Parts: sequence; C-alpha cells; structure tokens
Amino acid sequence: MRTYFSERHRMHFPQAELHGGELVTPYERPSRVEYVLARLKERGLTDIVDPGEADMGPIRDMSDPGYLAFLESAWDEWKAAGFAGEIIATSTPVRRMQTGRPPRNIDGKVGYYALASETAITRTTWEATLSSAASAQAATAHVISGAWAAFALCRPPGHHATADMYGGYCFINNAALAAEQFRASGAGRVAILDIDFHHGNGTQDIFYGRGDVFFASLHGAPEDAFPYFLGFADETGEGDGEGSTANYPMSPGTGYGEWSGALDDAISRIRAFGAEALVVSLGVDAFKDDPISFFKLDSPDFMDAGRRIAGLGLPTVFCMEGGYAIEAVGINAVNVLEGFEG
Ligand code: Q9C
Ligand code: ZN
Repeated sequence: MRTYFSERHRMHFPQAELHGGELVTPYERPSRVEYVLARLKERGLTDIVDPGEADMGPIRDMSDPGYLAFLESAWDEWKAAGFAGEIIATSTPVRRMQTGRPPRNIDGKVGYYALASETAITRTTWEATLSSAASAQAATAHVISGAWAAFALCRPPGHHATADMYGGYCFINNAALAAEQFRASGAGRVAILDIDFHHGNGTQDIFYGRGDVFFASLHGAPEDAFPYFLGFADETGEGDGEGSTANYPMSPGTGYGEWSGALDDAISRIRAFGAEALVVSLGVDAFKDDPISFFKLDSPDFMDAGRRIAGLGLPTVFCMEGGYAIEAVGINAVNVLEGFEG
C-alpha cells in the first residue's frame, strides 16, 4: 500500500495547547507522524510519495467561504491587532448567543470559527493544513485510478473540522474531502468509518443531511469525552440522510471485545448501505496507553481491526487522525494497514 505524506506538516507546530488551565506542549505534535514513517519503513512499506499541492477546488466546494478566508488571513489580522501570542479562541458563540454573524474583530472571529480552544493557530498552520489535505486528495486519486488502498499520513488531522469550524487539532476535514472525491469520480455511495477514539463530529456534520455518504463512528461517549456535545447513538442523520449516520459511543474502560463488536456492527451497516468505496478515519487513540483517551485496545487489536475492515472488500483510503501515545502511534497505525493487507 502506498503512503502519501508531506514534510510540510511541520509548519503546524504551536508551542501551546490549553490543557487543564495550563499551556502545555500540544499532544498533537510533529513527532507523531515521524513515528508512523519510521514504522512504515521498518515494515518495508517504503512506497512513500509527496502529494504535491492541494487541489483548492474541492476544498472551496466543501467549505464556508468566510471560514476559508479566516484561515488564510487569521495570522496577519491577529498580529495587526497587536497580539503577541499564538491564536487561541477565548470567546465563542454559545447557546442563545448565536446570530450567525461573524465579527469583524479578529478575536471575535477566532471565537466564531473555533469549536474548542485547545487548538492554537500559528503563522504557517494554513500551509501545513493544505499539505495534509493534499495527502488525502492524492491518496484518493491513487485509489480511483485503480489501487486497492492507500494511506494518507495526514497531519494535522481532520475529523473534528466542519465546513466552518476548526478545533480538536483539526482545520480541514481530510476524510470528507476523500469521500467527496470518490463521489465525484462516480462512486454512487461512499462510507466513512471513523475509528479514532473521539467522535468525528465534523465528518458527521458535513454529511448529516445526505443519503449518499454513510458515516459510522466508534468513540468515547459524549458524556465523558471530547467533543462532548455530539456523538450520541440517537444521532442517525436527517432528511435524505436519515439512517446514514451510525454512532457507537462507549464508556471508560471499553476493551477490544466490546469495541470489536461495535466495529462488526458498523461494518455490516456499511455493507447493507451498499458502499462502493470506503474512507477510514484512522485514529489510534483507542490504544490503552493513550494519554487523553480511555479505551483499552492493545497493539495486536489494531491489526485485527484492519483485518475486519478488509472484509468489506472495498477500495479504501485511510486518513490519519489522532493517537497521542507517541512511541506506539506508528506500531498501531501500521498494524491496521498490515491487518488490512493480510
Ligand atoms: N487537552 C483528535 O484525536 N481535547 N483530536 C484535548 C487534552 C481535544 C482530539 C484534551 C482532543 C482532540 C484528532
Ligand atoms: Zn482522537
């Protein structure tokens, strides 16, 4: 399986994440993907290709224009306002304060477009974000042109990003881009399987009203886990999308027995949906030693998960999402790919 990867991911490395009232080194850091690269090479998966430039057309089609303009100019506006630090949201439009009007003031705009405030934006975040999207696009193009599967080693990740919000370390939804690309290439029905520990709220939001893209997510229950406000089992889609969303929220301490049961159910739903292509949001933060998560998967479990996903027999693009037990991220992510390849 070929990997698409851009060195430009390094251009996104904020100094700080707001965590427990402290500014700490972000959990989502460049070394994460270095471990994945090292493990790919160790296992002989050395077909690693730079994706080149992102195709802006599909990114514009999927995104709110004001949101893209914000991401492009946020740093300059932040500096022009005289702020010395990285961009962190402090004032967000919460319930009964939502009029849908983005402020002119940059501090207000940051809050308007943020869904959480742990994620800082720096001068070169946008460049890294586009390189991540480019990997998803190139991997999908590779599968469309006949490869059975491809791995987009995306960083920053994407599944929390909506058409008009960033947060949870995500800015542009790479998995959603991949799914739309499959649709544009002629696949009538596409499925997205999100095995990241966190609910893929962004991906769900993008496709919630659509019947052509099925979204399934296995994640920590919203009562207990970020993003806290979405990912309940009774969110099943709306309008044309009714029945095309499947959420599997699970409790602290969940191990592979229960988790793999949910995976099998998601897989059978995807089969019944009649998907012609698959996008996997490949987070490995369900790992037992992940510092910000609470599932108990072990490294061999990820290989077994890959094997089960392969049972769908679908052309597949894997998009890297989360995973913060740094030294194990490479083993766990590559285990999924190796399990898939059999
Ligand atoms: N300060 C992904 O896995 N909550 N995003 C941070 C620690 C946000 C996770 C808690 C977690 C976001 C792609
Ligand atoms: Zn995650």
